[in-house]
Amino acid sequence: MSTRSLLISAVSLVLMALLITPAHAAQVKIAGVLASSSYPDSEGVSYAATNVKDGKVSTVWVEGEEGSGLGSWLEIDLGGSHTVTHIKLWGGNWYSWDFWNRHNRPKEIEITFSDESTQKFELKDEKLPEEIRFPTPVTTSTIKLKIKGIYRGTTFNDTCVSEIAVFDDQPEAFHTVAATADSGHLPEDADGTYDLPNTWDMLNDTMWCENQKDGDGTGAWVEYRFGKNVRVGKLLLLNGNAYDPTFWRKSNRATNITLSFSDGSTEAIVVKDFIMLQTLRFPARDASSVRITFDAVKVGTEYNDLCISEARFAE
Ligand SMILES: [Ca+2]
Ligand SMILES: [Ca+2]
Repeated sequence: MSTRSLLISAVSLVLMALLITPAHAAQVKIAGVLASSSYPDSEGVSYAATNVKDGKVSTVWVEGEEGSGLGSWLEIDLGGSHTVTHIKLWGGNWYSWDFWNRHNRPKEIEITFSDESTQKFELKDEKLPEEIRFPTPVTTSTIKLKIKGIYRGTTFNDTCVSEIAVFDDQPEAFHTVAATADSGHLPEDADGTYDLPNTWDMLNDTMWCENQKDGDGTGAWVEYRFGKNVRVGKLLLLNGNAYDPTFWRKSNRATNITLSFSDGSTEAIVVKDFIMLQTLRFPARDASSVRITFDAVKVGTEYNDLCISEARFAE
């Protein structure tokens, strides 16, 4: 291993230890979304309310009112009663950083639950997903977010929300990651970051991509550290750059991986070359970390970078 990749690994590890806060809550599947209005589709692009629940930050709801969108609302249907601890909001237009700057972002929101109780929150004006944690868990079947204040975009006077995730008080279905290391990843660009937290955010269009100077990703590795021994028996993997089928074909995908566990054991696994989440099972064992080494890849048609969009370990 080169000094450079060692250094990058060390830096990633330190940053991860600082950034990650443990979350012991499971994501609730959103059954439906209504909006006060939506910007009409144009040139094949949808701005519908359902874009906030499609698992992509690059697809966006844009309100369709005259003016800045004050008073606009989204109502999330949880498909039944859940005891909700927090929501995560990707406010603004996350299609690109340029678009994020140019459109309005929510600043003040009022949340109404199915019992008609309300809570108000002020959001930061940062291109980061914002965690809105309720002072005490709320049992509700709907969550209505009304926009009461905005941060004004530089070009378009329309307010956007790109994605919403809702979390309840049930334990997470996969192991929480406490720290990571990798053989290196692409630097942040106008589309976002390429580091490992992108592989457990439940978003198909955020990913880790290796940064070998000339290589195709063969020999690259990523490591997940759980901070304690956990039972691992499966890996949920979304192979490649799952932004959309075109980018998926253009980028490299894994075909063979080796899992190396903290107890010294290993498993060689064949990975399917498709754009859906796949469940890779192996004999369960206790481990405090798992390293995935990419042994072979299928080379894409344009970008010679191996990407992984999701990788979550579970029992
Ligand atoms: Ca979306
Ligand atoms: Ca992702």
